[in-house]
Amino acid sequence: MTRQTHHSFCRLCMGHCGVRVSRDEDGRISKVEPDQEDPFTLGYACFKGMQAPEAHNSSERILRPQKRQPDGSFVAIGIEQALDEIAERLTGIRQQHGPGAIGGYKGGGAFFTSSSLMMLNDWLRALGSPKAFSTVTIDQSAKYVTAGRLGIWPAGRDPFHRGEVFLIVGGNPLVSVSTVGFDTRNPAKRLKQAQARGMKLIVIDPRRTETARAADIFLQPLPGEDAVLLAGMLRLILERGWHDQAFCAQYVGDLETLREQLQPFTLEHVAQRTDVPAGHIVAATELFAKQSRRGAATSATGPDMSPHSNLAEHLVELLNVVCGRFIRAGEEVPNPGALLPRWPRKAEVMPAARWWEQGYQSRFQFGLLDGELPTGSLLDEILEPGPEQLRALFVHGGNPALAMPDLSRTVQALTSLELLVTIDHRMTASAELSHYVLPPTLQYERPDLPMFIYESLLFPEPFTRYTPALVSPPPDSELRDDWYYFWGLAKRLGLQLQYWGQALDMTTAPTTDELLRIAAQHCPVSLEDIARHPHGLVLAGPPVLVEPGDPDSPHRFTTMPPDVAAELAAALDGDHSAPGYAYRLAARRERDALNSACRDLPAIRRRLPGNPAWMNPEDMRAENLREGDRVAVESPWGRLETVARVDENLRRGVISITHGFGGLPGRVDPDRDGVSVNLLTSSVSQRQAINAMPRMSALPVNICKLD
Ligand SMILES: Nc1nc2c(c(=O)[nH]1)N[C@H]1C(S)=C(S)[C@@H](COP(=O)(O)OP(=O)(O)OC[C@H]3O[C@@H](n4cnc5c(=O)[nH]c(N)nc54)[C@H](O)[C@@H]3O)O[C@H]1N2
Ligand SMILES: Nc1nc2c(c(=O)[nH]1)N[C@H]1C(S)=C(S)[C@@H](COP(=O)(O)OP(=O)(O)OC[C@H]3O[C@@H](n4cnc5c(=O)[nH]c(N)nc54)[C@H](O)[C@@H]3O)O[C@H]1N2
Ligand code: SF4
Ligand SMILES: [Mo]
Repeated sequence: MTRQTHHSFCRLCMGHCGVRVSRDEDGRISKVEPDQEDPFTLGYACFKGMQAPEAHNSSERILRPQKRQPDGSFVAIGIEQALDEIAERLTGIRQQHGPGAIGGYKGGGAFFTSSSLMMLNDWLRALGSPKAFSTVTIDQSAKYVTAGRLGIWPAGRDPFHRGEVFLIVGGNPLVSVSTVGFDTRNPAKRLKQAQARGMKLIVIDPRRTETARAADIFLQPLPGEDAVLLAGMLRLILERGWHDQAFCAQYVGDLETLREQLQPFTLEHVAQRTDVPAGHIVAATELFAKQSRRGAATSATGPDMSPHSNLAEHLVELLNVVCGRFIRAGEEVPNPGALLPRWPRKAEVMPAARWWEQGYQSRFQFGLLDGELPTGSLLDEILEPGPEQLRALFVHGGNPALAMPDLSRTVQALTSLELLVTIDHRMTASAELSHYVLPPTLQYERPDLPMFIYESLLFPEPFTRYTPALVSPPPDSELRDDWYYFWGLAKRLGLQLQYWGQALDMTTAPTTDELLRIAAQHCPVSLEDIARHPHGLVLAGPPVLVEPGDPDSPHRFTTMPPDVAAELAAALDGDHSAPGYAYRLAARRERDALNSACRDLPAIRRRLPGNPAWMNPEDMRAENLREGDRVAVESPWGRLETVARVDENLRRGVISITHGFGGLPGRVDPDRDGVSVNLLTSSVSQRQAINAMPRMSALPVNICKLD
């Protein structure tokens, strides 16, 4: 049998790992391996990425559009028929209720296809509906809120590869291959290289994670106390004079207000609240602020899923602000843009713009965050009667049934829709509730570019690459690249679709390469030139340096606007939802699953049979629990059942369960699918202002053994 091998890159997660893809003589995918010669990810790739042949060839893969029948079963129909029927139902809803009755939810699976990643947003815009939702607002949109309340340094933070220190609050990049500012191109190797040149790593996490084990200083606080901890660190910095005084004098407008508001966060109080010894807090703060002159603080989902998430994120960035950890005039911008247009970076502050206070406001008083409404308000949009009530929802590459807080209210909302359409290759919990399921091609069946909207987070240099489609879809399948479904519907609804600002021909469908060319419209080299470098290319040209700022600029960072000050005061006050609960439940991710995806592949099932409640061994003894005992976990908002397992890396007082498992109530087999942790979360209480971010970590819980 002839076997051909081609270079490509994995598009399951942010890693974009370089791989070699083999196909058999029928053109089907037979093997994916890490590309040892990849200059970018240096031979790294994870186990779930290597299961792509199983995913592509799976007997459970959806190969033709599915239409749900009155009895709940599905029948296969043709693509054009499915689009005709959906368009007809959309036309009715639009005529009767207006375009605002139609919305969309973009999930993680829609982000890693550059021909389609903005299609749902662009389609809704053409339709005239503001009802775009995505996972961004049930993830780290606190970063957007922070930029809007504090202001922005356009050149960005001190980069990882030049810093003397790197501080991570609640992120585990060695497993998640994510975390803003970390070099995730083979994260373990890049960290080793950085530490070999002297960079120090500080990690703050209730669990001694894979990343924490490599840290120079590791703080292990109770979950949910990051805001208190960071306020204490900031107070210490200002009190001891470890801040960058020249930077603060020039760029901070309200340092004295900040100093005042931080006063109650004494070391004693912070040590008691976080359960971290005061000496450790001082050591971490000193390493970051005093012993290191450059290097940034960052955060990931840990603090951003917890209560006070917008505040915690604000305080993380304040560490960078008071210590002046930004790229300065004359220094190089690591990635000034490869596919994205370049713009001049000046050494000055762009003032707090509070974008969400301008423009469209939803009937639930939420404004737009980067053009989207907060997903934490999606269930209200569907369930609350009134003008613009959502009646039709498109789910693009997501599984909201398991990703959203409050499983039962989510299911209630999704089942109440007049029309639910999901684009996915798997019969997910959300797909099962859909009227139509439209199957996309999978990654190695389509040409692609790296996820361009976040390219500067992916690559610390102006790097990009192209992969052609390498393998053919399964025989007898009827599938399209994701974008086609939006184009096909726009055409039927008489809409002019623009992709990334460019009008598409609405009579003849574009090709995927034509859409990629639009994604690459600002790149100084053509798509064909990019494609000539199978390992990708770093764009040639002189380094882009930060330009001097305007010395007369009146703009300053706003460190303590009234709403942030009020949130800080509330954080000092403690958690009133917790009395009577002995533990806090922390979010965490598994290496072998990607939220709800991958865990249904046979090879992954063998490695990851379910999602237990992980506990510290001493807590297990105290609860009279043994490895594998069945337990019930209860929060103020719900209850679930699973098994208890030992994790000696977890601190006492914390239970950790991974999300994305389980399925629809009454239809799920817990031994096969595990359990949804969103049985314990609330979609009503505990939401943050501005982004409606739910509380998905640091949940107060109790645990008890089941007979
Ligand atoms: N293998 C794998 N990779 C993934 C994913 C996956 O499911 N699997 N998901 C992808 C997605 S969607 C995202 S958003 C990224 C997320 O990337 P990360 O944020 O790095 O994800 P986690 O590995 O869950 O790390 C979060 C850490 O926060 C800690 N934590 C929990 N609560 C708190 C708290 O209150 N305070 C502090 N300080 N820490 C806390 C947890 O113990 C955990 O170690 O990962 C992406 N990559
Ligand atoms: N309790 C709790 N809840 C959480 C979290 C938590 O930590 N705790 N984390 C939150 C976070 S950070 C996130 S990002 C969300 C995740 O929320 P979602 O993104 O909604 O969930 P996923 O399970 O990642 O769903 C991605 C889907 O995309 C599909 N897919 C993969 N590739 C493609 C493709 O090429 N095209 C199409 N059309 N589909 C594709 C996959 O099969 C999968 O079903 O969950 C959130 N929910
Ligand atoms: S870390 Fe794994 S899933 Fe993510 S891009 Fe790399 S191989 Fe793919
Ligand atoms: Mo996420």
